[in-house]
Amino acid sequence: MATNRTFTMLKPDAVEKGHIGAILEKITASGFRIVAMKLTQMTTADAEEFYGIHKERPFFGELVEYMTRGPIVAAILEKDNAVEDFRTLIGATNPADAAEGTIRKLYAASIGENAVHGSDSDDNAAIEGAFHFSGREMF
Ligand code: DAT
Ligand code: MG
Repeated sequence: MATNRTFTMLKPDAVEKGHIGAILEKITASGFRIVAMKLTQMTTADAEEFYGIHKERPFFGELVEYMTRGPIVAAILEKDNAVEDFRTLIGATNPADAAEGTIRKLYAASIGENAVHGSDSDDNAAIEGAFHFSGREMF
């Protein structure tokens, strides 16, 4: 059953470049309600766990370095069909393949530093949201 929630992170490159406001504007203008949000920084252990599914991939070390090098904005978002609609809004993993107007097309530098995360399933949205937020932080 679709839960109508997804989880996102504005990644360190987006925060470093001052794109928090522009990206959040695009997200809320696209009909997503912010359920939870904070500026936080992942430890190496956090990033290794969060991206555990990719641990055998050749880019895993770089991914962990990148995701821990500075603060991120973590958020839970709510909308009908949230997971799929948010993946559409952010665009393809590689910004070179992302559709015009998507967040990755607008703000991502490369496949490795691609500005924003979006959960890929309802189950992962729940797991990833709970990884970053307690029940008291969800509204
Ligand atoms: P997505 O973030 O679109 O769900 P993913 O889950 O396949 O993509 O990969 C997680 C992150 O890992 C991705 O946002 C950036 C990094 N990554 C994926 N493929 C990569 C590659 N071929 N080279 C470098 N980094 C990559
Ligand atoms: Mg993914």
